[in-house]
Amino acid sequence: MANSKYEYVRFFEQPDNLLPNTWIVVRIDGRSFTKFAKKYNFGKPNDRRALDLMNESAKSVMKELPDIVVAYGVSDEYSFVFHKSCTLFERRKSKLVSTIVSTFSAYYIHHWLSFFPSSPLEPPLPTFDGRAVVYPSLQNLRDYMSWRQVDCHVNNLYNTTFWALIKKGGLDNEDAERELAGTLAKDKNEILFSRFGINYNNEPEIFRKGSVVFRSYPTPTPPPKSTAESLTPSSLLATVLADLNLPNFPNNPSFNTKSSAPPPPTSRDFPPACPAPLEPTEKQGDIPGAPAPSTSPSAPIPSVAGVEGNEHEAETPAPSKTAAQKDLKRRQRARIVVEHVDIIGSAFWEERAWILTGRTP
Ligand SMILES: Nc1nc2c(ncn2[C@@H]2O[C@H](COP(=O)(O)OP(=O)(O)OP(=O)(O)O)[C@@H](O)[C@H]2O)c(=O)[nH]1
Ligand SMILES: [Mg+2]
Repeated sequence: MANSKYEYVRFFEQPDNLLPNTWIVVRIDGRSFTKFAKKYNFGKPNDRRALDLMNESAKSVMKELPDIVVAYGVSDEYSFVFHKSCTLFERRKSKLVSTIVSTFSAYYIHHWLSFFPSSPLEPPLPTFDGRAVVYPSLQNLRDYMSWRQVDCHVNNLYNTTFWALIKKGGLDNEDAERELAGTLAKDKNEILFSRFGINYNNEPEIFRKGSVVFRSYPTPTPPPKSTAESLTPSSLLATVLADLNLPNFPNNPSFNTKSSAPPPPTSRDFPPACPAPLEPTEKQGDIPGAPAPSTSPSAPIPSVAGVEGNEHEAETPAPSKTAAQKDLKRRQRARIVVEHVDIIGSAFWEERAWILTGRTP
């Protein structure tokens, strides 16, 4: 059929395929949720129903998009991670972002009444914005996830103390803000404990650690080591993690001998690999050894010598079409779970090797 004279306009559309062989993270964030939370009387500082609704919506997104390997959520935001080998929508940025944003928004509204049965939604309806960022190495991706979890921790400690001062201490917003200005994490822990008898470490994990969503598989029986089959996803991941030279990785020769950043006052329930959380009001110098990059969105990504090469070495060859289809089916059938656990240390990733290898066990 002959082209119409209008056809030329399609050339104004620009390709926006994301860099191949990089981890894609799509982060969505609730639009004007400060207002939205007020309108629906969300509990302060955390509303368990609102967080559960976010988690349920994230699970629905993962069910619809089996290419997502893991997601992490806190407050009104969620980060969805696509494996670096992902080819969904030819990795077109706007298609990936708009699909996640619209799927999440649709499910948030769909699930709303299950969590807020006596508060039907009225316009303006909840909506989310989204962005996609690519991370070239596994270290960068792990640092990204750590950054979001440290942020959760820092904000939650601040908010918990702020609202304790108001609700239990009788202060108004301005006085509570003044009281917290310039305080360090240890000061907030002290205020909570000595004035209100609150041990921050006993606060619910969902508030302190956020929510991780992933596919769960029954633990597979390990194949005999002598065969070529012994390159299981978990041994592959072990190679990758060992190559990253993480200080607390058991195969690392410096395990338990290399000093990590001194644990900051608020990090006692995080493993030694935890970058020291910084307070919004704290300067880097307040906590010795605290790495600035992990807490600042605009901070440069630390370079990790040799990671790319080593990561590449640990890669498995691309699966055959049939194997890939089987893998997809297994992912579609898998149970999607939500946990509130530490994702800064290596244990979470080692115990669930399939998340980062992208291969079902
Ligand atoms: N009370 C309460 N508020 C919450 C809860 N979760 C999220 N919020 C609100 O959502 C806000 C999320 O922060 P932002 O995303 O920076 O603020 P925003 O108003 O959504 O602004 P934009 O994202 O820029 O549109 C928080 O500051 C809170 O006001 C909750 O569990 N309880
Ligand atoms: Mg928001």
